[in-house]
Amino acid sequence: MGSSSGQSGGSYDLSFKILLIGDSGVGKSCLLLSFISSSVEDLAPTIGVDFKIKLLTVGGKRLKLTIWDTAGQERFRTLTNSYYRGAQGIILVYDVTRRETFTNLCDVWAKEVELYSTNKDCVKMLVGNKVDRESERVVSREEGMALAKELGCLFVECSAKTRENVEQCFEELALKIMEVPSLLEEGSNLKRNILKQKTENQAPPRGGCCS
Ligand SMILES: Nc1nc2c(ncn2[C@@H]2O[C@H](COP(=O)(O)OP(=O)(O)OP(=O)(O)O)[C@@H](O)[C@H]2O)c(=O)[nH]1
Ligand SMILES: [Mg+2]
Repeated sequence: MGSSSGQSGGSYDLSFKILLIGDSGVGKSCLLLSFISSSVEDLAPTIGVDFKIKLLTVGGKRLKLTIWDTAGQERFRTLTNSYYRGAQGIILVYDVTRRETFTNLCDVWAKEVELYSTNKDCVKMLVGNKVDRESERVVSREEGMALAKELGCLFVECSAKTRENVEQCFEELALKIMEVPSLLEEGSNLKRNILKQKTENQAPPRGGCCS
């Protein structure tokens, strides 16, 4: 798909906020690291939140992705509201070798998205990670596809370890976000600056549903 990172000057056409969510240990931080730096290593559980920035070109547009990674463990999670605020894309990750991480996406994570997501058009992607451990797989590809359909998500199976489908996952999500006009408006620098000026200079427009 022709992606490249590290364009000079750090200039970009569109900027998107993308979130990673899912149970502890499913590989959210590894996925992020694998995408950002092509390196794969064992990581300690995430405490609080972290984010990384990646510049890439998708569909002829230069994109700046700010990818947020939060702790799957409840006791390490903070600031859930601001984590979700303004996200254009949400990646829901499970581990194909641990069924409870799959069922929790429905029971816990999808509900949290409903509750906190501020963009109703926000694009979601379901990701089954650790497909390199095929012999230990307990969640089939078909089950994954069915849940994605139910939740209205894109779907991909990948491995943060072998990097199989890792770039495709983020690129596909970005492409989909670019197809949603309301998300594009928020992602564009120009539009955001105009909006900012407007709200600074006058009372907020009437009839808006989002703050
Ligand atoms: N075999 C295999 N192991 C993986 C893969 N992705 C992650 N792991 C392993 O799973 C462990 C947990 O990965 P993390 O990325 O820390 O998981 P996390 O979802 O960020 O967990 P929290 O930060 O606690 O929410 C790591 O030690 C990795 O070694 C993968 O694709 N294949
Ligand atoms: Mg983590």
